[in-house]
Amino acid sequence: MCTVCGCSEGEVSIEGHQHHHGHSHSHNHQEGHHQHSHAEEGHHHSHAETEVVAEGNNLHFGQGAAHAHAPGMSQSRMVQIEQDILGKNDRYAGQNRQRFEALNLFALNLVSSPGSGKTSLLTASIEKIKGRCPVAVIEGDQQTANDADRIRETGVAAVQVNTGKGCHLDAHMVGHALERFDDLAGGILFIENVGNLVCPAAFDLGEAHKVAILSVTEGEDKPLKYPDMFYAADLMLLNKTDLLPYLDFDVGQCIAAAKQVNPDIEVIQISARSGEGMDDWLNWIEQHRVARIQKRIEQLNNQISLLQEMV
Ligand SMILES: Nc1nc2c(ncn2[C@@H]2O[C@H](COP(=O)(O)OP(=O)(O)OP(=O)(O)O)[C@@H](O)[C@H]2O)c(=O)[nH]1
Ligand SMILES: [Mg+2]
Repeated sequence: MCTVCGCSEGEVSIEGHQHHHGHSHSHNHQEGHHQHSHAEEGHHHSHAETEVVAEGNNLHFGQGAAHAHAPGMSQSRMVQIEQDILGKNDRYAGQNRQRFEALNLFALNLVSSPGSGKTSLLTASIEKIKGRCPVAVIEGDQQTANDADRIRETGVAAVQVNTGKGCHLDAHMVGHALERFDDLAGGILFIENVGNLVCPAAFDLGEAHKVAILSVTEGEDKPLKYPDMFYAADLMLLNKTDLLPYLDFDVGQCIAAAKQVNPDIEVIQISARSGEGMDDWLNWIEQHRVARIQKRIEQLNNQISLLQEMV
């Protein structure tokens, strides 16, 4: 079971191959980052197993060590479950990362709410970069192969992972999907996560970077309402800027909200529809891909130096 949102053990299907994949998760709130301010008069109400803090007519659940609330479950039990699940996921993520490194494969994990434009951005990006290096996509959705089909129309390989009741991809699923691609050495792997602005934040897939996509129709305050996602991301793509003339969306306010949650987050304004910002996004990919390779060269050189000292 999931200690927060109720996603439960379920069947995961990768390209029609069914296998049971027991998983669950809780949220991995960063210490010092996701704390509610409690007014002096805040009333702390603790049942045996749940905690809620009241400030006037505002109720705050998810207090205590687990930063989560599940009826009938103690904070210590939730922390234990969270540690078990995330620990297991982290081990799979570590294996994925090793495989990505061995292949010099640059992996990006695209996270957002449903419909922000992940697949549209991917198809538009792929049209520009395919042929330059191997490119592949892992598509995460609860059901349907619609997105993988859209990717395949570009001529690039895609594996659809259906999570059933699951609300995020985990590292184990990605490891299985990875086995289904042919040679990706030196290439780029895009992982489109399940549309969900909450749970995918907690799950490392072994990627080089998480990229959060927020569309201008969703409201400026989303980074403040869903801080974990924007804290975990290195880049925010602010998509659908072609719609700005028809909205009262305040771009400056949205960027300030994202920076409040994560001062280091980079932001690119983009439109999958008009192509605005696409060059900036593709340059970002290339710069970070090259930086990753340079870091790898440094690591290998250090290893070579150590080996030379031994002979
Ligand atoms: N106007 C406008 N519409 C866009 C843009 N990008 C995507 N859309 C539209 O937004 C809708 C959702 O786009 P998708 O690319 O399917 O979004 P998604 O994030 O992949 O959705 P899920 O995979 O279901 O979470 C579609 O109708 C797209 O045509 C954009 O830049 N401008
Ligand atoms: Mg999609």
